[in-house]
Amino acid sequence: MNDLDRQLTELQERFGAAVAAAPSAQALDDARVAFLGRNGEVTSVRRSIGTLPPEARPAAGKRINLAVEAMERMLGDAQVRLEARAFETELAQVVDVTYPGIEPPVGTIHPVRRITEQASAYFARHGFAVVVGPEVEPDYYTFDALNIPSDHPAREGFDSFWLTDSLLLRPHTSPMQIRTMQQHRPPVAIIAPGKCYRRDAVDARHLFQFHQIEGLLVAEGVHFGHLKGMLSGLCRELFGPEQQVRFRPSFFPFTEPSAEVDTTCPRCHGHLQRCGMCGGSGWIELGGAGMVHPNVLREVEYDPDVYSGWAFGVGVERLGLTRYGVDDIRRFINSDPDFLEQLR
Ligand code: FA5
Repeated sequence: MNDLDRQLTELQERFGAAVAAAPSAQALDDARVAFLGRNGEVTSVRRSIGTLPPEARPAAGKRINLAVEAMERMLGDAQVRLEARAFETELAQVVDVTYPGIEPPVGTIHPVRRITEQASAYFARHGFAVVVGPEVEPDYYTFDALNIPSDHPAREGFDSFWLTDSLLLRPHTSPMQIRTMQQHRPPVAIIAPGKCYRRDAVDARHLFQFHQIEGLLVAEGVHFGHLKGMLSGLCRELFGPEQQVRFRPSFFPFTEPSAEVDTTCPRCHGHLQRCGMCGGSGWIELGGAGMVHPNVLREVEYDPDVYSGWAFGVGVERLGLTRYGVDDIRRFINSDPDFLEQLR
């Protein structure tokens, strides 16, 4: 090691100690001026190059430059360290970082959506496609094509929100039967979940806007047993094997024979004579179903002598009453976070 090396190494060590100990930006700058400034120690070493023989000067210059680079790196690191320390000190004055955090509220999937997804997954497993359709429908799809002509009393059962003389907010998802069959030749197997609207008085079982899931299977040799099997399976999937479900003869103009699917009352379980949910019958209705009426098949140019089919329409909120043991359908639309949290 020659003299210059020794001198620079010693200078670097002293500079390193000075910047490491510098308590402030000002102290750091003082060290910079003392060592690297115009009249600093490194500058006077650089000036001494003039006393060396000419052939030794380039190597000496290079050695000094290396030392300066190393010292500038030390200076930069010390600056970053000082700034971080200053930030932490400032932060500690305004925020107590050791204080336990506040857990932000996290949303959850709405039960209506959850049931729709669960039911869709069940039918998808059995080869059904999921389709969606418009909520504003012409009366043709809502009624006429479903074997309910304009003078048919069944129209009154669907107390609807009419937008014009022929357009309405759909009161059921059954128009999707017609739309699907007009677009596809049999076999067809679909479910169509979505919103429905009716001018129904709101109570423990009724809303003016609710959700249905429509189901439709048309092929050769389809019979009522398939329908019972699929709907019973859906109830088992959603409610578990213990929940009682019954099929009761009913009437819909677009199915023959027709049935309604009931389950035991989620409020009184059949034990109250004056139950506000089931009226004392012990059962609530989940949906309607039946074999697709030959007139409906003819309307979409399916030959009823070759093809048969079944259809159903179940209320999603009604499924939710039993699925979650809820005793009033209005709870699903009250946006009560505590209620939704319980069903998480
Ligand atoms: C229908 O809507 C038929 N389209 C069902 C159908 C489809 C039958 C295919 C045959 C073949 P209904 O009006 O009964 O039927 O309604 C079916 C279900 O929708 C009811 O059982 C109930 O679960 C639900 N629902 C009906 N009105 C309301 C309402 N106001 N609030 C909540 N759910 C309702």
